[in-house]
Amino acid sequence: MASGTESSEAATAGPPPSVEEIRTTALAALVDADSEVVLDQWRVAYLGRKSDLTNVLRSISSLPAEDRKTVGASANQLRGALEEALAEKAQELKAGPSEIADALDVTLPGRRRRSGGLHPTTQTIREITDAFGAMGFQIAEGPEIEWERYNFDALNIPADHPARDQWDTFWLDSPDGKGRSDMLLRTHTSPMQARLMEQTDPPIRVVIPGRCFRYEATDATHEWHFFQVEGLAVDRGITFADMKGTLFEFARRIFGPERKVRFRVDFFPFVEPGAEMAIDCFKCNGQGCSMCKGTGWIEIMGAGMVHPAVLRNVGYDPEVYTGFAFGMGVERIAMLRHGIDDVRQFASGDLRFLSQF
Ligand code: YSA
Repeated sequence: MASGTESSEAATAGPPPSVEEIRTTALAALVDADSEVVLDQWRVAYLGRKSDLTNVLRSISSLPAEDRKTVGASANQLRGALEEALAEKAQELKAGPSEIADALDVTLPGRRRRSGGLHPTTQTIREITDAFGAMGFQIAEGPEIEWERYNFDALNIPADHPARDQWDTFWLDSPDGKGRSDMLLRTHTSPMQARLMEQTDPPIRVVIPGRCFRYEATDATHEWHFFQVEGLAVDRGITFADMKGTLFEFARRIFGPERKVRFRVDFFPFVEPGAEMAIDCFKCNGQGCSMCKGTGWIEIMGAGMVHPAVLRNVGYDPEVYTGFAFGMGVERIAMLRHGIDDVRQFASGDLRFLSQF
């Protein structure tokens, strides 16, 4: 800033500054004014009797006639603008520090940035697919909106089959809006078995993670949408023993090297024979506890040898090719591994739950 008082102002040598130069210098100096004293010094320097602006105004009468009007107008405009800026700055200083300045307390300790993480469902899907990947399985994905044909018919579940009731779902409206179409939100990942077999010749070894939907009441173990991982292996000469060996190895990788595996007969229209696979409870080592409901066993998936009718539906000769398939609920596996007691937590969006993983 020029000088502290009017008396200390010194005339500077050289040509006097233009009105625009005065404007630039004055407004730049005003930005730094942080007290009433400094503000008064600014007023004296840029609006006072000996200021450059006052000198310009005084010199107007001695200017050539053609310059008087323009110089006079711009100098007077600048005086008004500087007075206004001065008043604003005075107001600002009087009001005290701004909200922004207030909010910035450099003495406060820093705020920790919360880093994101993978959803527990995603983590579990990756662990499951990694375990099968290590055994030579590929990963595929399929559509969540599915044709009735793939979700049911190709899997040996015709329209009148009672098994359809078990997988009742959300149907899409027909295009005329008067009924249901032949498309639905898939109830399981098994339709991808048929899709893949139609597109590929054996050998097939694939796992298929994906979201499924069911029109059912929710409770601690049932959601209306959840994830499954489907598995399929088809080739010449595949046997039930291959299935048992593969799923046994999977259970050891996911639940620990000590795990025992139990297969019991179960029914799914798309396998023959069908099985339910359970592992011995990793919490009580098969002794019986709250986790395994006293049985010593925890059911983890449905499985079986691909039904000859399904192979025929996709154009494979069941006399040449055999295969096994399986399907497991991802959230249920995550619940077992982490001791989670309510499946509805997964889609709750509750950070208190999610940040534990
Ligand atoms: C069976 C045999 C095969 O060769 C291939 C796949 C299958 C599985 C079959 N497609 C199926 O969906 N069986 S299932 O109805 O018993 O569901 C499989 C798993 O999905 C269940 O064991 C459970 O873990 C999970 N699940 C089913 N309904 C659920 C659910 N998870 C959360 N909420 C629901 N409502």
